[in-house]
Amino acid sequence: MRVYLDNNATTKVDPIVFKKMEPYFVKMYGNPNSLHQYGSETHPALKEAMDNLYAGLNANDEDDIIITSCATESNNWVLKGIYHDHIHNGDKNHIITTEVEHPAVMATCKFLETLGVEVTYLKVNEKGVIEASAVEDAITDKTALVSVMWANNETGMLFPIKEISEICKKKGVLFHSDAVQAIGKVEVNLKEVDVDFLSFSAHKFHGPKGVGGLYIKESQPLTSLLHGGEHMGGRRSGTLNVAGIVGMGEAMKLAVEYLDFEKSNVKKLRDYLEDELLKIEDTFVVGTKEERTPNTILISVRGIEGEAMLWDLNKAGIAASTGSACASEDLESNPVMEAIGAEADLAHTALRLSLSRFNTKEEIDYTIEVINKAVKRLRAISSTYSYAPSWHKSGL
Ligand code: 7TS
Repeated sequence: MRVYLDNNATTKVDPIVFKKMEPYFVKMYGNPNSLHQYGSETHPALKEAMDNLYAGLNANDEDDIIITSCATESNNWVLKGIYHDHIHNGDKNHIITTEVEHPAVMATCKFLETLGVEVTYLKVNEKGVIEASAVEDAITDKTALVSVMWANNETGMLFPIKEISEICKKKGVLFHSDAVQAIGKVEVNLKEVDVDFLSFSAHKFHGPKGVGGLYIKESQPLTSLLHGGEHMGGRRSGTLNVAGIVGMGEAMKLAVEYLDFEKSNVKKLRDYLEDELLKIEDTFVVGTKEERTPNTILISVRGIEGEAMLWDLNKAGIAASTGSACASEDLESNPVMEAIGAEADLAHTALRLSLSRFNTKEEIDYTIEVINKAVKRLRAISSTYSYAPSWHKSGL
């Protein structure tokens, strides 16, 4: 059996999405900006896709949704754009973010630090989230931007985005949220939550890779990252990725339609998997079920290197991860586990299991069986593991 439980890294393209995209590769392949029919025949599908994106986020007509190549680009654009527009000229010099952002935010902030920007990386609590009040305390009259993720990719933990957005509005500071792991898993309603910028990536919600978006509230100015042929109203140049946009629009429509399914069925399967795994001695899951996206578990299995566990799972046909695929090529410890204050040996034991609407109970039962066997095998050969009964009750 092959079981895919790495949906926070990427997802299967929904066959409905794929079907919708297909004609725009070999039949209707025109450049939408061309004046002939090959160009114009792409317009209805592009419009439908954009309408789906606006509806999916509940954005206003005055807002901009700009298509990018991925969320990494969207995050880079916001941070570097803010640097150019508000910091470079000496007006402001400060950005606030968290210590558990994806590298697309983190590495960009580190880069901006080399240019003289002051960055505050807010510390997370033992559940891996920040309190909204920490943002308020960190804001100064030099703060240009607050950037806080909607949901964490490793733990699934949801951040208090509504409260943070209210604080930013009150203080007159721009607010960006990386919503890559939230879309399709929890409601992202921009009429209820007032953000200035929001990043997303189609391949995280059963759309294609290589296409993402940046929501920009009410045409807020933001210097372009890509100058060129003035596509997208001059905000982001480059010939439109027609098939990608069509796919992302359809994926967004389905993401909204499946939201209830995600909250009930996917969550039920995830909770079942979690409950069964927690029956194994010396295991610990970061964050409570209700405070997380419905599909994610970050579990620590004491005494077992995450990579060793992945190896056993992979041999049995199960795909999981020790954390973000963007950072897991070497035997590093999980950065979120470190941030929540886990001892060094525990931070190496993280296993991330992320489900999707395509997983079945049969697959989850098989996974439980394989993990139980792997734990027995790996603990038996571990030189460091000895059972510490108090550990999993007292947490980390
Ligand atoms: N932001 C978050 C919160 C993410 O989880 C990811 C990808 C990105 C940005 C970047 O998205 P991209 O489409 O530009 O690559 N996260 C992961 C992950 O957790 N494992 O692999 C990729």
